[in-house]
Amino acid sequence: MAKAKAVLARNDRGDYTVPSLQIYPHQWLWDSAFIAIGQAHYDPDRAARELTSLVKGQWRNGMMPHIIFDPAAGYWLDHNFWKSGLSPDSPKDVFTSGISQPPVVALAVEAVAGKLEGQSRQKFIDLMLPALIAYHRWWYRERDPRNTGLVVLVHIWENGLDNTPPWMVALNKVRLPVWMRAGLALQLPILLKKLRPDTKIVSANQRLKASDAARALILAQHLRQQKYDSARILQDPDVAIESLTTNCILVAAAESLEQVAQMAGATVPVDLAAKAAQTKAALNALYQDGQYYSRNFITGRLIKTPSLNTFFPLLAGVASEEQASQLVELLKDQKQYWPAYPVPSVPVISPSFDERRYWQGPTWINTNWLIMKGLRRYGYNQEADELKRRSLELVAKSGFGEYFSPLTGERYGIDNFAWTAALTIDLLESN
Ligand code: 9WN
Repeated sequence: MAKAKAVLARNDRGDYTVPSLQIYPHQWLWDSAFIAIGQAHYDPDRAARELTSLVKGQWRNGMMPHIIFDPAAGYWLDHNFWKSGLSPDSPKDVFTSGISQPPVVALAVEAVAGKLEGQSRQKFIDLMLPALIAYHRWWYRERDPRNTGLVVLVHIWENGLDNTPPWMVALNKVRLPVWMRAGLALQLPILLKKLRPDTKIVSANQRLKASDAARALILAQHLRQQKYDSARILQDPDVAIESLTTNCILVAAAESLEQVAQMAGATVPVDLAAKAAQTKAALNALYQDGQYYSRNFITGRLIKTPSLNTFFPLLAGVASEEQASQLVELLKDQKQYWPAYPVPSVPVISPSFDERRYWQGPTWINTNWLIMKGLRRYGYNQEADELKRRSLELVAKSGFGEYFSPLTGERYGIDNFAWTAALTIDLLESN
């Protein structure tokens, strides 16, 4: 507990916490949500600030951007790259990215509001509730163009689990300019340096491949050319995915929104409650033969590449009891999702499994936390307890890594990673 708090103190920037001082020195949306969930246990006021500071970056159309930049800090694609000012909806005095991230923030607002009392709780909800309503409405107004209830993501970074295999299938469709293809083939140092500043700190075999980083960059450039206008982007998108992760989190977030509204004696607007119910029902269409998948919005096909996304319908309460039991069986399969340190982002037997590479195999504490919540929702408390025990063991053994080998528990990525510390606190404090 003391070590976890020290990591958060080290990464604290006053009103927000950076995921890592070395490679992520800005405010990230879903990171701040996880961080506040940890902080709420020992300093609810600070946790509240972590979340209210997100409102400063919110766009006029309701979008909460995935990064709020500190213009003085570095990052390979910083505010000079994103140029959020190109959009009339961006805030004038703050630099942000032009895309969002999984909407975990309502879950955090619920957790933090529950720890605050009296006037501070009221003030916090008065600010956060309208911000969340505008944010959830943004998802539905701008990202559900066919009014199906399933929102569409247009960049791998919106998904949070950046290079998970289902997304790589879609990302491969992004065409690289000839000079970039040639540069990659020739391994031009100047290009690789631009694409891979992270590999000065973390070994390249633990990060995105250079060609994937190049595609992510070109895709972000396309979004910038369209001034981050979702309607324009979705007319002819390079990548458009009905993400299982985001839609499940959106359903869970809608439930949190109800709770938060209730705490303040308010109600969630009917249009939003109706959309959340529509999403919940629509998620059933993403189920086939015992598993759930994301769907490609362009082709209309399920992306049947296995990954831990399949467990998120538990979090959203979408699965029937029978479907849930099938998912739990799958989760407990030692050859797939239950090696020594579960839950790997990709099943161990999958050809794309790589125990070191980012979201293509490693175990992450935030996804474990979301899966535990889903297990408890369906009464699989023994499994959730076991996952909690092994997650804490992992951190005790290897520290507050960004991600870990599911096979050996070795720490990969950056050290002193904020959400690993914050969610460790939550696991230690809650049952
Ligand atoms: C791009 C900050 C973020 C997390 C994401 C994780 C990683 C960024 C990157 O780091 O993404 O947003 O540079 O790869 O994939 O989930 O929010 O910790």
